[in-house]
Amino acid sequence: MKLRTVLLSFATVALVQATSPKQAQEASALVDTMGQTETADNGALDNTTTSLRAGKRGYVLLEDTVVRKKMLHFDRERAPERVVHALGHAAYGTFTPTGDWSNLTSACWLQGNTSSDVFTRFSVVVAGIGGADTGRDTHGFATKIYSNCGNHDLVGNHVPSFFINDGALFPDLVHAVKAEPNTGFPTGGSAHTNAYDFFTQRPEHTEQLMAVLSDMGIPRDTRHISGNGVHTYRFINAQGKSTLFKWYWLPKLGHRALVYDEATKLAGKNNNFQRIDLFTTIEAGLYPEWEFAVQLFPDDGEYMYNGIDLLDATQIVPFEMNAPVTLGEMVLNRNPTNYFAETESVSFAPSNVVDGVSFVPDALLQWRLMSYDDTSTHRHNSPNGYLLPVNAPISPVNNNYRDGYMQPKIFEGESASSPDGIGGVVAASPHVALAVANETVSGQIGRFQPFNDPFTQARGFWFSMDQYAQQHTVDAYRFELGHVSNPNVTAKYISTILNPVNNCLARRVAFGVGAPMPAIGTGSSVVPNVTFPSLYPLNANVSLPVTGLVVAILTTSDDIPLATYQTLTSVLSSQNALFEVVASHQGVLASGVPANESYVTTSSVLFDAVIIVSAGFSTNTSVPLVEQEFVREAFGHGKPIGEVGSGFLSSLQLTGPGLFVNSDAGSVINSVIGALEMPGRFPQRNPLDDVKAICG
Ligand code: HDD
Repeated sequence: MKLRTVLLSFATVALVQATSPKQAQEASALVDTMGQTETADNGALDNTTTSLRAGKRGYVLLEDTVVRKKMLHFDRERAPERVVHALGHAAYGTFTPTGDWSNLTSACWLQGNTSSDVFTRFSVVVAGIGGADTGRDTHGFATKIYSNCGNHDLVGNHVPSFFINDGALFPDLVHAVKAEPNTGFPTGGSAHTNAYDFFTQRPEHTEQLMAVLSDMGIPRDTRHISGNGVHTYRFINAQGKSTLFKWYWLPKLGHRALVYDEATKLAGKNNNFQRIDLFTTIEAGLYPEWEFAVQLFPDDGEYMYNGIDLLDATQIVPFEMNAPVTLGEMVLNRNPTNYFAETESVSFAPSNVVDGVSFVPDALLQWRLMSYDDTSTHRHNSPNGYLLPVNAPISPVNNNYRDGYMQPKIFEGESASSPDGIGGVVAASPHVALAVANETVSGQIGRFQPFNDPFTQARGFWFSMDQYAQQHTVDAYRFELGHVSNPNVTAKYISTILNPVNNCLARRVAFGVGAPMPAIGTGSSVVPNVTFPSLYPLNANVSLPVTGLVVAILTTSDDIPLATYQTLTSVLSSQNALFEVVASHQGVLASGVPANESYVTTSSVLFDAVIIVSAGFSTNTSVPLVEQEFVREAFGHGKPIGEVGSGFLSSLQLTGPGLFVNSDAGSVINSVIGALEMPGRFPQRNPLDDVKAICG
């Protein structure tokens, strides 16, 4: 299917078909203004696009109340953006459990024979609302499950650990990674002095930052990321038995990443790349799916597992130590109807749980239980945001919350309190309240710093990456520390954070940024006996579906034989891959093949692979430089490149793995698909550090 065709054919009237209770609820909030005659906000017919003036060329009258109200509304159209995770995109879908998990939990959405509507919002933490969604960052993965027994929010990130383990530090962390307060830059990333100064003070961040600086921090899109609950939570079953768990969304499409140069160029070429990717693939019917899996831990009151502190969000339990069990599946299959009303107005909160799930005494989680409800009240300028269509549960809401800004409900009767004797809300018995931990707690009051070894897990992560992934991570540290303007901060980060992880890593980074090199043999050079490949799923030697990947078809002669086009595109379509023909101009080529993109409207970074039809190619001087650059750039980004014909790639002096040259279009396209199925691309096209020279 052609990418642009999907976008162009998107029906402007995307009416919600009410096939579930949540959709019926949404449908009742829909407003269809198509073809309606304009009115003022009191419902009177009026014209608000022409000012009321004293004469044809005269002053605008104060009496123009309709346009005044229009302007007044416009002036207030923005709600404050989220203080973190401002930039996001979202979709609706369905969650279905794969079995009956009543042995673990009484959460109704995990019992067999049920499915629930969901709304999932993906985000980046640092960039503001108009930023680029391919920026290197932790990505948010927040799901609201509209279950029969109430909303359950799973508010996670795309990597399994966190920078800090006490919520009291969260405002400091966010201040540090956002733009510097004096200058206001950079707005979309942590490559600056105060971020690294903060990190140097808090070594517990080390593993999470390494994950974000690896290619995990620049996922291709949000269909190819995991969701991670990060914290330990508690299942409680009907018998009151508690089992600790960590939750994960595991993408059925596997994990895929960009390369950094590509990610930064995408930010300029199309800063909504990931938002559009999800939108387009859903419109094309290529619905992304995830497994919902949990690691289970016995609740013996200690909150430890194999020496790992389950209350410390900076610590991971690798899948090799505790294999996740799949409990359900999620498919995202419906785009929102209105960005502001849904994606922007949704409020997630880890505090939204149903009976059967509860919390543990993790000082990060405990503050999250407060902060999200608070920030939602601020963003909606009202505590009534939970009544908005995207936030409303499908189960009845009966409480005594009354009034406040924008209360849309009309409560009947004289009672607004419970318990009462006059027929108001009946107070729930403590016996039917949400189950909580069955534990007795006591302790010496104090401010305690949870502090576990911050370097061992980072070292495990480092050694779980192959040499190419390590090189990209070294380059990312160099980029970040290369933008730190205070050399003491750079030197301290290298000597006190990176050197204890691994001496060679520290030396490579120091070499790259011209900082003092920690002496050979100082710090840690230990290679852990066990590595944890699950920590770095991008290395996985697996063959993945190519669903929704996009292939550019180029030509050296500004035309493509129809038969070649048909061979290429029928194989791509059979694999659910998308494609575009890119030529010197948009429109129909001489052979009748439609070119939807030109070198002006698109760029190589928007594609996962390139195929050049060069049959009849004589010399590359006849090929526009911009097209030659397109191919060179795709080559530099490690993408598979096919040539139907011969002579063009060799004239560009491109050689090496991942180039498929053949006169037979079928052979070329099958080789390109085969290469796309391997998520790692061809990183060997770029040189590696001379590790021996740097590390000895
Ligand atoms: Fe948070 C938003 C995930 C720690 C406070 N957070 C937010 C979102 C996600 C996460 C996915 C976006 C939700 C959306 O799409 O609307 N946050 C996490 C994870 C954390 C984490 C996985 C650690 C394990 N967050 C964290 C802490 C605090 C917050 C420790 C405060 C103590 N987070 C917020 C917030 C936000 C938020 C300020 C901003 C917008 C919102 O909540 O609705 O309350």
